Amino acid sequence: MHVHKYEKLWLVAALLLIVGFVATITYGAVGAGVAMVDDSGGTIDANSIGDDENFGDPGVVQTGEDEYAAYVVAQQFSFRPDPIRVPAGSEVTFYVTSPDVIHGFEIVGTNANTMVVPGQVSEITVRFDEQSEVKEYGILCNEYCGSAHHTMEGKVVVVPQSEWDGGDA
Ligand SMILES: [Cu+2]
Repeated sequence: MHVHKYEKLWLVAALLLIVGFVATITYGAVGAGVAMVDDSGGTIDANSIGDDENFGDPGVVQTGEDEYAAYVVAQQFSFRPDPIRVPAGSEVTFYVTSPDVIHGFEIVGTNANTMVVPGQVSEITVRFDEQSEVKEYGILCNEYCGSAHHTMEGKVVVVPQSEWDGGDA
């Protein structure tokens, strides 16, 4: 069977495109520094978040040397607590859940960006470098969650170790 030269060329081009697509998706899933959020954070009853020991009074707690857990509630149309105060030079694992609808939780300027689903706890860890000044990061909701979605924002305030007072604003 004779295959025309240009036909071969386009066959090769199409195959290369497919390889390129697969490579892109593979990199997005397992590439350097890219972590997919899964259900490892666990589940929770969305209707009784107020009774939960961690989410009833959300905030930041120390869990180890330079390790902290930040419990955050994303709700229509705010994040609690706000601001979230964390110490610099730390590794903070954010546990985020929602009592109402799906929200987003992106800490602008970091690698943290996750969906927040009612009934599930999203878990994401961020490293905040040592620094001597107060630094602020905005938090955005990236999922349309209702009429005031565009006003839903929060703040992470990173304070020097010596100024951290337990995470309560
Ligand atoms: Cu929202």
